[in-house]
Amino acid sequence: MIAVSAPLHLGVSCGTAPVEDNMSPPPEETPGPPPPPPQFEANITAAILTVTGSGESSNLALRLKAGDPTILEIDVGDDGSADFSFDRTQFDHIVVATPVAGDDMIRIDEANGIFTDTEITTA
Ligand SMILES: [Ca+2]
Repeated sequence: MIAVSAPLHLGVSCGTAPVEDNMSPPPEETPGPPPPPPQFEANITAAILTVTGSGESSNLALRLKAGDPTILEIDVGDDGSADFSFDRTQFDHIVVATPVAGDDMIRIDEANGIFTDTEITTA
């Protein structure tokens, strides 16, 4: 009589196990360093918030900080993560100046509040 006692380890998967992705190309195949992200600068001078772009095509979103409408956030790339934030009491006018008017998109996101009292000029 042979007693087979095979301990089967049947782990029940939750169904959301992370899938390993090995699609990354080897380093030698990459043609060069990835392009740098669009460079934007923002600063306040004489109550004017000036946003200056590098000329790379990029989207820009202006919105109020969630939960704090006194803060204006500037999201380069419109990817949901703010790159700059400013106290709205420090300016009453926004100038968005990008050297190339090409495909740049400036989106006024009022999901967290309306800030139409702030004048916005694009150049
Ligand atoms: Ca961003």
